[in-house]
Amino acid sequence: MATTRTRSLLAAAAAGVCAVALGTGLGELTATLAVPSSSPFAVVGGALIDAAPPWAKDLAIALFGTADKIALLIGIALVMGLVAAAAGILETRRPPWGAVIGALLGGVGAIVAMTRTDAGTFAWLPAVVAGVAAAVAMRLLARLAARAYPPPAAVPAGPDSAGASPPETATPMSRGVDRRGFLAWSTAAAAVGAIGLVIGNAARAGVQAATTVRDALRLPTPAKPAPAVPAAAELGLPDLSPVITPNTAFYRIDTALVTPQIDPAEWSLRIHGMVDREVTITWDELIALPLEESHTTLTCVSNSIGGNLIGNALWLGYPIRELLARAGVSPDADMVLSHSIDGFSASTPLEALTDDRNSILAVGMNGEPLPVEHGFPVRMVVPGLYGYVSATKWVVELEVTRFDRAQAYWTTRGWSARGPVKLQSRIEVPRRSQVVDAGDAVIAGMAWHQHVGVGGVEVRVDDGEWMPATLAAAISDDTWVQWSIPWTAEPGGHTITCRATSAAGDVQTEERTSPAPDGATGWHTIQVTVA
Ligand SMILES: Nc1nc2c(c(=O)[nH]1)N[C@H]1C(S)=C(S)[C@@H](COP(=O)(O)O)O[C@H]1N2
Ligand SMILES: [Mo]
Repeated sequence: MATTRTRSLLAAAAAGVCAVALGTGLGELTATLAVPSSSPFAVVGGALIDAAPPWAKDLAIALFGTADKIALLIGIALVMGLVAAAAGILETRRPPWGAVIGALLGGVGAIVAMTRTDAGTFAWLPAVVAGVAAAVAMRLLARLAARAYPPPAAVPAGPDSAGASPPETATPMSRGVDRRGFLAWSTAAAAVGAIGLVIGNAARAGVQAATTVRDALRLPTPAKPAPAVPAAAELGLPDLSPVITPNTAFYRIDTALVTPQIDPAEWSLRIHGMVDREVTITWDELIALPLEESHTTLTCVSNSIGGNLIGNALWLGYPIRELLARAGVSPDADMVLSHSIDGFSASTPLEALTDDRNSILAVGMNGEPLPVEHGFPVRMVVPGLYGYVSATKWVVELEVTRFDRAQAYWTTRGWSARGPVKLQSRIEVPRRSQVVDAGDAVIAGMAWHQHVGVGGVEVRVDDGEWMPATLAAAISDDTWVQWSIPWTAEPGGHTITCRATSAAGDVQTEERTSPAPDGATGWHTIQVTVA
């Protein structure tokens, strides 16, 4: 009896999962064909990201790093799988409630899709297709499941048991036919769903218009090239981060599950708010301006001590200061709220955009147009501030305002309104838990305090004295800097700690704080074994 019951439950659950898989696949396919920005997975994921409290963002990044998006999608798929299994069981026991749940999933998806900032008129369509397909398939597959693997109460009574005769008497042979039928139909549903998902996603990658346009694009040569990188900026240690991060290795953090696809020909930036006159600039106008190159290190506020949400690139762009001057900023304004096309926003103190630092509307990254996931065609780069208050990718609007009048995306979620980068240093050589050969060794790493500069780094082994490390040449105060120090490694376990001093003379604080609300502090410490 137990096995009959278990099998019947499993079959019903499988019916539910296959039905929802079919719906999801058809929904994704519909999205690709008709409304690419409203893929059900992407809109639900996007809404979850927007709804997530600050600790959840931190946790996701701590657990999965820059793979947080994949983790989220897998999480959504798992939850949907569980709901689908439960709905399948419900449909065999209390029809049509399982199908109703399938339809509701689609309904919720449609509502979420319509409330996204970038929702088009037909944003609801993919989720509705998904819901209808899931509900219909749920009805049919659950019925087949119930016939092939009836729940114990419905199993026909034996010949000598009294009681009602079963309405449909199943012979062993017809039961076999039922089981093969159920297997065939549920497999078909799941397969169509999987094919829909795969084709949907592959085709969407193919229609990623921005990539095609980007590949064909040639950026103008800079009117003001960056000063040459000093040869002594690179210590030449193989295991140390290169001082300029290749685009493919550059960390990526954003709330965009589907990267916005912007055709530069259709891009424009509007400057408005507390200005004398609104200014709108198109792509052609922007790249016709005298563009400047500068090296700036970007850091994420969520970077934990020793973390790798940091990178340094050669950016090409136009000073935001000049564009703000065209618009004429009101003397009462103290903030610029930059908006991306997908609803993200960042609050940048006005002075960081109007003083003499290299705050730019960037179009180039390490000699190429911005990669799509790093903000193609245009993003902001502001030396000295964490990305969440300054580095808006896919930027389309600069709203001149005041901190007491407007809040940015992460500020409404508990993060600090202003985010100057904190003085930090990390050890990269040796690696944490590495086994080091006894004798002559090297300890090396990176230090940064953008727009202030790094004055020095000290290293301590176990409870020894702080020893000054050698700094490589800095590209500028806006970039990170390599450091190293020779070490005679004695056999045994050792704890290595580093701390930086800023160019202004401040010493990196030992006090450990978490990234929220305005960036982590504390010393980076690693344990190694010398053999
Ligand atoms: N449109 C948009 N821009 C954004 C974000 C975002 O979520 N959406 N995230 C910001 C954050 S938190 C950081 S740390 C930087 C990261 O830039 P990168 O992905 O190019 O490294 O982008 C910023 N710009
Ligand atoms: Mo960030």
